[in-house]
Amino acid sequence: MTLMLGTIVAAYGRHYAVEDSEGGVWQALPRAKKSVYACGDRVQCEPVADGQARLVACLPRSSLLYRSDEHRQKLIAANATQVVIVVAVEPSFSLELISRALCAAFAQRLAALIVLNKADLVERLPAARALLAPFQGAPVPIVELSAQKNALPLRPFLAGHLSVLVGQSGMGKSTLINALIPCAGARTNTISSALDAGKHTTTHTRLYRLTDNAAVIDSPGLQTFGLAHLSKSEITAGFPEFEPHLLHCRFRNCQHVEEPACGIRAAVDAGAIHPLRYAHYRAILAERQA
Ligand SMILES: Nc1nc2c(ncn2[C@@H]2O[C@H](COP(=O)(O)OP(=O)(O)OP(=O)(O)O)[C@@H](O)[C@H]2O)c(=O)[nH]1
Ligand SMILES: [Mg+2]
Ligand SMILES: [Zn+2]
Repeated sequence: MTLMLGTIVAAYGRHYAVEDSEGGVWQALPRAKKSVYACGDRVQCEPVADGQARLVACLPRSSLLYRSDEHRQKLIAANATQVVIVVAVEPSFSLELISRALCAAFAQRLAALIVLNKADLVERLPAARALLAPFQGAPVPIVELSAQKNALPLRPFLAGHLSVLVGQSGMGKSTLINALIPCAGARTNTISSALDAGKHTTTHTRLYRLTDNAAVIDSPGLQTFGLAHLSKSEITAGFPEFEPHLLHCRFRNCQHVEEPACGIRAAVDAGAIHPLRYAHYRAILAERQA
């Protein structure tokens, strides 16, 4: 049996596209019913027919970005080195979802940045920019751009990274992919502004290669980002701006909820930590304890 090595470049639920070392693309199914792979996984597979292969094994991952709910884990991408959280001037977006994506990224020790897209909608840009104020205290770059007019401000952040774009539907992730990689042909769609909500256009996760040793993964829009799998310290790692205040907590195992002499709550009261970020922390922690 000849095995080949490849990379999963697209994940369509139960089946996958695998790119081999010569750039050939194979349709691949897992061998065992239960095995789960993610876009970005390095895999061993066995050719079974022309252009078709069976996934045999998954090589060790350097990272795994995923979300979870009480029933199961939902894999987003494997081996990514950076998470790009895409929000837009419109439709409206969830700030808590940004905090959640940051937690998932930092728990896997990934770099992270926020893109504020659709900066060409200049009238509503200041309001959207103001909404992101809670993240100015978190050491996360915020890159403003218009995927439709000029995606270049993002390029320097992508070099050398396997980045994964995450965010709600309609924020312009696929438009950004198309702007970065003109021949990508990722499907995009008009949003229903009457509902102020995006339609889900991207239905599967796909990896696109860029020059300068970079690649970008486009993922379907998400509405929720469950983090029930994170430990308490992983949750705290999602809030890097808490770090300098932790040593003022009286108790080493302080959860920063009801304990007396808590450095984090003191910092919130003093205006050094944004109250919304603290609220997101509480929400994520509560989900873990539920
Ligand atoms: N004005 C403006 N519209 C944009 C920009 N980028 C994307 N759009 C529009 O926003 C809508 C949604 O874009 P998509 O790229 O499909 O959004 P998405 O984030 O990939 O959505 P899902 O695949 O559903 O998660 C489309 O109508 C785009 O044309 C931009 O920079 N400016
Ligand atoms: Mg899309
Ligand atoms: Zn505390």
